[in-house]
Amino acid sequence: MTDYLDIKDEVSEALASGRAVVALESTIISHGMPYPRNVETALAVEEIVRKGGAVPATIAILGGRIKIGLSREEVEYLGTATNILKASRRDLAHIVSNGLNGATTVAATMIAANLAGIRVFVTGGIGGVHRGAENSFDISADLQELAATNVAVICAGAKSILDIGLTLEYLETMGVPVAGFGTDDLPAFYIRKSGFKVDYRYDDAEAIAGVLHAKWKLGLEGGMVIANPIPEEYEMDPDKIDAAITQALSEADKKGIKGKETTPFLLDRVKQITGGDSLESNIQLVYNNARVGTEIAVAFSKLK
Ligand code: PSU
Ligand code: MN
Repeated sequence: MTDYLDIKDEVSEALASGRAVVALESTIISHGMPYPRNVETALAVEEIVRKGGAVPATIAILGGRIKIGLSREEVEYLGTATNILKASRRDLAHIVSNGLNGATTVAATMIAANLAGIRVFVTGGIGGVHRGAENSFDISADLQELAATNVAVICAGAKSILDIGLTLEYLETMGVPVAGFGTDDLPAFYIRKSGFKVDYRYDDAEAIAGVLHAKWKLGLEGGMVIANPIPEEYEMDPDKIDAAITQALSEADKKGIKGKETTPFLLDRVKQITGGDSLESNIQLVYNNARVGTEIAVAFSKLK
């Protein structure tokens, strides 16, 4: 396993001494935001994690090496290069064995974090069951990963490009708890409420750390979704987002977009249709997740 992994010194030192580490994904850098905001955001998120008292570990695959923790130059490269594949579970072995570059999805970042022994991971939004999945069978590998791999994922809920109700049903079947941080309502990324309830609400990081500790001590394999609503001042107009999503879905259908292209296509179209607002909201919700995720990682590191 270590044959394929490069753990940055500050990350391996933190792990060895039991200090809090927060994993961060790279799809958001390579495929989620335009340059230079992607690189600025990735570096600012690392700063937020440090200020909160943990060590950031941004994860990606470079030249076939799974990198746990990146240099500034590597973040810059991921944000500008065009030869970075979207890497989910099924892509990892191909990318590693062929010496390629990959930006890791939620699923792949969880796998890499787990290999390194990192238990807390901060991102923007997770994949899920797509609208129309009864015909397309399009269900993100993120959900299977949440069922199997012991990493907690702090996110701003799921975008309504997905069928949020079916996503929750799937997670329930797979035994993945969905927690709300200071909310009873599952957030929907750009907006604070999806209209669906979370399984459990917690109002502080210590409570969530305690649940994670109990879950894994009990041998209950798999992760947990911790959904943290976007700060009110950055919330978008639900009608505007809804209209953009409806338009993006119908374009994807007309163009016959399928498989791993679907999510990036929808995310990109929603971003274009809504203009700059959605980018600003996206950045702010990731910052907010980084603050909360760091608190959880610090609280969890104190429980042994
Ligand atoms: N949802 C978002 N933003 C994202 C993603 C999903 O709101 O950036 C990315 C994440 O990396 C996620 C991936 O793991 O898309 C899911 O892709 P798919 O649906 O192909 O599994
Ligand atoms: Mn899919």
